[in-house]
Amino acid sequence: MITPAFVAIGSNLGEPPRQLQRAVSALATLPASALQQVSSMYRSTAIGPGEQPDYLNAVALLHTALEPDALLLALQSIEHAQGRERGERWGPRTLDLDLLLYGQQEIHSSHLTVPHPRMHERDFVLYPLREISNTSLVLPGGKDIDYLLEQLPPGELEKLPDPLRVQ
Ligand code: A4P
Ligand code: MG
Repeated sequence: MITPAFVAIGSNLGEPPRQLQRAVSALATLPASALQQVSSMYRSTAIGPGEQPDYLNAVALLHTALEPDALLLALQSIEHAQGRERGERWGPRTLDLDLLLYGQQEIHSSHLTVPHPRMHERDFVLYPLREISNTSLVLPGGKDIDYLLEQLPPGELEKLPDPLRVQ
């Protein structure tokens, strides 16, 4: 079965535009999957401890036959290939790939929570997700993305003009 899966891409170390482009190229070569769409890049202030560089974020849509656990492992191996080191929680990173949505499934296992538990409150997730989804994207639980965007407090998210290349 082919399932639409939305993946959040984030970086605030090691030339973030290059990290995002490399991640998109890697997502395009995942087994049993086809990369459908990629959003623009968005710049935002880091949420996390200490002084950190700004983040660049984007969201990609895959159609995949991988099960959620296999997809998570594949995402983690892309993070690893791009020099991701796991230090403190929400510390700076070359690449973070989060599984936002896997069809309409709700998953609560020891190592995977879908929908991603903090996506509803993050402008750097919701705006790029909105950019590549149709108007009626309804999340498991029944809230639609436009409603969630309306609930966001004003922020300083900046959409960048340079596109990410899908090929
Ligand atoms: N995990 C559980 N559910 C998922 C999921 N849906 N997708 C587990 C991916 N992983 C999931 O992740 C820790 C563990 O979460 C994994 O082992 C996996 O089994 P991690 O990537 O090692 O650590 P993390 O990313 O530091 O932790 P966490 O809590 O997932 O962080 P967040 O919520 O992803 O936040 N500020 C800006 N402006 N932009 C950002 O993108 N990102 C973060 C990370 C913080 N501040 C940010 C941004
Ligand atoms: Mg993560």
